[in-house]
Amino acid sequence: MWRPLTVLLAKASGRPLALCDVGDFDGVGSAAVFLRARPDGAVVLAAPSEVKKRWVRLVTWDFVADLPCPGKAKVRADHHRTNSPCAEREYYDAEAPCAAILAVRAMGLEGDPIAESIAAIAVETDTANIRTEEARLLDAAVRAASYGEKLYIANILAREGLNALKDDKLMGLAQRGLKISEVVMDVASKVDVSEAVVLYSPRRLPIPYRQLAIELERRGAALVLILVKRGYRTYRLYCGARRETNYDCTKVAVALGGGGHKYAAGAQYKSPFYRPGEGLDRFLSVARAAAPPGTPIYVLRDDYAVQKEGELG
Ligand SMILES: [Mn+2]
Repeated sequence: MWRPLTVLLAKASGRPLALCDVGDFDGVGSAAVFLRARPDGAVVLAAPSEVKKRWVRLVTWDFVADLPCPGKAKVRADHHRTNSPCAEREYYDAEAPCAAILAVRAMGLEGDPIAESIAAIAVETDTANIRTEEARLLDAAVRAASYGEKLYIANILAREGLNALKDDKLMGLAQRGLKISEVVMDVASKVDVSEAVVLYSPRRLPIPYRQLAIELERRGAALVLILVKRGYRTYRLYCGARRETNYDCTKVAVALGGGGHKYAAGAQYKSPFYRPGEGLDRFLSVARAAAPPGTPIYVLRDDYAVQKEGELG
């Protein structure tokens, strides 16, 4: 579905309109909480980098969750330190473990067992501290889902809460997601984890790099820096830092034009057209400032082989 059309149709029929993060369960769960409160509502999912787009800025959004300000917002639920508050009514708390918990308050759904069960899952997934089977399955399902499938998940969660896990389509997505996790585990197991891990992926592979960063942290890295070359001169940074350490991913991401949290942040940037390799050099100089000297640099190959290719000086 072409997203501006969703907006036009919702506006034409007077339905309330939400804009939520497309990237993970927190965004999709926040959308589900919105739909729980407003079953007549329409949801648009977008990435933080898309919020600056003109068609997004032109709209007055009734509800925004887990995203920076799109311009005009009536109610917003968010917990990102780098996003400044902007809506008429803000449910903004940089200390909150996830946006969905703030969405429950914003929608006046405290005490609603379905809304609260969705938020409880988002607490687990957004803090990379998954303990329940339900959170494991829903996290996997969202990771494997296409745009339309994410809307499907938001809708079925809004209606049925965790009972949605009895749905065949949702379970199929969860199984697909778990399969992807196996590949991530395999790659992580090939890295000899030290205090900090720097990994360069010269080609964008169909794996969730953010999840790879989380897995490397789980295996003992205090700081994980992953750079993915996504095209001729486009680069994407993923940064993960363990909470109890002094590493700050916000600094790393901001240095490359991005943003996020202290413990999870990212950036996407381009090299000059005639010097496409400069993106890697920029990354390495930022990595040198953030990680201890001698940190090994790994390269992830197309066949998921991992090779050590030098160290940070
Ligand atoms: Mn979040």
